[in-house]
Amino acid sequence: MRSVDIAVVLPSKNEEETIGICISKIMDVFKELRLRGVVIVADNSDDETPLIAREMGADVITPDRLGYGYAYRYAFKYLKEKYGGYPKYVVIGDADNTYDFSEMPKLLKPLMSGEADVVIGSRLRGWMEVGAMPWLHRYVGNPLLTWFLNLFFKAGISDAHSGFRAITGEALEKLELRSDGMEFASEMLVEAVRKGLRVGEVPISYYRRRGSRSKLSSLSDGWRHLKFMLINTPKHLYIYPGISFITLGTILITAAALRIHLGFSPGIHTSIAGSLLIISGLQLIFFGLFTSILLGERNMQSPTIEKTTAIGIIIFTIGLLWALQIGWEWVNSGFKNLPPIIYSISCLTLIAVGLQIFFASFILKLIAEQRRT
Ligand SMILES: Nc1nc2c(ncn2[C@@H]2O[C@H](COP(=O)(O)OP(=O)(O)OP(=O)(O)O)[C@@H](O)[C@H]2O)c(=O)[nH]1
Ligand SMILES: [Mg+2]
Repeated sequence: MRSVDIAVVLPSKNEEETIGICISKIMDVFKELRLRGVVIVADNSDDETPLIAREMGADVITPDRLGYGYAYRYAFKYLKEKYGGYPKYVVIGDADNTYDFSEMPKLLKPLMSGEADVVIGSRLRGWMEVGAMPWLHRYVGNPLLTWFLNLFFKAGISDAHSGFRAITGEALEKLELRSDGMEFASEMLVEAVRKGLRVGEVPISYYRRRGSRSKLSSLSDGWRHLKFMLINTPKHLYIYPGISFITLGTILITAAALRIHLGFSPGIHTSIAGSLLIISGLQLIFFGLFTSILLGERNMQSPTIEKTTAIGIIIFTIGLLWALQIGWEWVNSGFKNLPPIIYSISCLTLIAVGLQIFFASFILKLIAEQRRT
């Protein structure tokens, strides 16, 4: 088995006009840095791309499914199996010659000096040829999605979608990558942050596509990135909105019940809105807890779950007793005196909240146990 120091992985789908130049630039860098390297082309083309790549000495493999992320995952698996583990360095980049592989030494430097575990080539801090990135991606999509990534995951980078990256084999080993599509680019960064890796960034150049057409679809791929990030940040997607809903709902329902003036006189409608906010806010908090246990971010111990079950029973019982009292008063008055409807809304809210907490505790327990085993 030939051992290598570095592997460069290129996913390709109909890139016959540019694959050759990419491979030749990569081979030149191998020579320049005196590294034993291999180029792996994960190809799903129906043009001459695989033939050209093979002729130029690349290792060409054919992923059994389409997808940018899948191509990388397939290639990583192949790399590991073929060489009995990852090489010291792995570089990834597009096969469309939009990134300049002669700049690989810049990306490898922080890895070689031990300053970083993952290095992203930043186009936004570097140089871009006119027309290389559409206006919508350059000024809206990319900065916005990068901002979300930094806000949700504290990634601290300027160009989350750059596909030109270098990573140490040791770091790559730690990443649990599951995406098939373009959101793979976000997943790699989220995982790197989660695993406590040091993410560095260097400015790079970015050129206009000259060969085949782009495989990127602005809206659907943008949405895939955002969806991936939201699913993976239960705090921002569920917990924070849930806490805000419950706080606002409690203020509204209490003000309505106690007739506290809020700049307006809260009445029945305010208490209905409050009830809605509390019930849905609590639901969001439970979604957040389920997700964070599933993601391995949080672990629920049995005593905590026993406590939540008890809290659920207590809240439910208070609501039920209150409902019985309201019913009793009504019966006693010869079915005439019904207490103010605001009380019934508060009582309904307590019953719903109690039931939600009680039953959700069982699911919490189940998920926590499954996660532990
Ligand atoms: N094997 C494989 N490669 C793919 C697939 N989809 C895209 N690619 C390759 O992945 C790389 C990135 O795709 P691009 O179309 O360049 O996407 P992009 O870089 O975000 O968009 P541009 O800025 O227009 O280049 C290119 O080398 C593609 O040929 C696929 O389904 N399978
Ligand atoms: Mg590209």
